[in-house]
Amino acid sequence: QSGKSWVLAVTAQTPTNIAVIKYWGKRDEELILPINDSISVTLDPDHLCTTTSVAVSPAFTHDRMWLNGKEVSLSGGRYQNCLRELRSRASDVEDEQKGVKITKKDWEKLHVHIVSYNNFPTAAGLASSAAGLACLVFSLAKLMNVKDDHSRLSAIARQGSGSACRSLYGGFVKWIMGKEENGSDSIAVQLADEKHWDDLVIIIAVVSSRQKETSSTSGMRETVETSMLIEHRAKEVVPKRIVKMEEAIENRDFPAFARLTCADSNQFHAVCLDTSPPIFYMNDTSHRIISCVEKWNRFEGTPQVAYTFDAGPNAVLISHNRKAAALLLQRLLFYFPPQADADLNSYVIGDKTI
Ligand code: 2P0
Repeated sequence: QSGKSWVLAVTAQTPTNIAVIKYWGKRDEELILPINDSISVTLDPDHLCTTTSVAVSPAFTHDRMWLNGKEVSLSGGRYQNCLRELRSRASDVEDEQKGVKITKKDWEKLHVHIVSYNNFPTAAGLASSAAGLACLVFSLAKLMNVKDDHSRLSAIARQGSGSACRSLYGGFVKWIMGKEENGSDSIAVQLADEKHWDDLVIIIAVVSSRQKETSSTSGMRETVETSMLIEHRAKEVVPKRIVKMEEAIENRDFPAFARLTCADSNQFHAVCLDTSPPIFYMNDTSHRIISCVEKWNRFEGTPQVAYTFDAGPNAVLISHNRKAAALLLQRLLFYFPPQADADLNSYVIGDKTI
């Protein structure tokens, strides 16, 4: 192969995930080890997802990455940790058609190019880093013939961005916080696959696609340093909720699932408010959506829809079934008339200038 130019490439697609029991707070910033377990649902791959192509060639002189068409630096510790971990696990790769043979040792010298696109707003609280880092780790692992299973790969994705470890699986996923200092047991496991509870319908109401003011990384650091509520949440509340949420998912018990999801979202935003200076991720439109859903659920006597908000004002609304989803859309359209840029996946509501 010397003197010959060749390129080997792999493309992968990874959906984002939405936490129903939230991760907020680290016990180790370098290894990205959380202070509590979390549970998420991975979205359908047709909607909010990242598509990443990775390529290797002897013509590449250094590792490079483009995100949504713009070159970004790979010098950050998180990218470097993922690349180092993957290179150390790479195996021999052979492509007979191209006459290419890469040995395990070659991977230490070869460079990669990474091209990644999100089909949704980056860093607007729609978990873009989760899909992005999961896809980067998965596609590089395929390219480098890394033989580790999804859980082992999740521990690598975790070092890119905590929530990314949960996007390695579909369906319902638990990120186990683990006990080890080196993070070896801080991994994601699948609780139930995507077929287990497939009548749930998720609607994302994009309240604002602006980038958030406080990044999750700095926000959770400030919460851990200053909030008096966070310890109570991590040690007392979440462990019990995790057990109950696992039961609700196993039994497809929507009322229990909805109550836990809403309560956990509200507590996450409460610890953000309890941070000094306080962090406001939701806005007036988010609060109006909560009131609307709460009133409807109370009127029906049993929850029809669950809401959850991440580090941004956008609402993730999980409906019991298609009928509840249709009624929810009707209500959203009535209370929040859509703007011109609504599309099939995202329903734009509220004033984008808020
Ligand atoms: C979650 N979030 O469980 C929670 C709920 C936001 C609110 O995980 O520092 O981007 O890269 O580990 O994963 C967002 O945090 O933060 C997040 P890092 P990440 O989905």
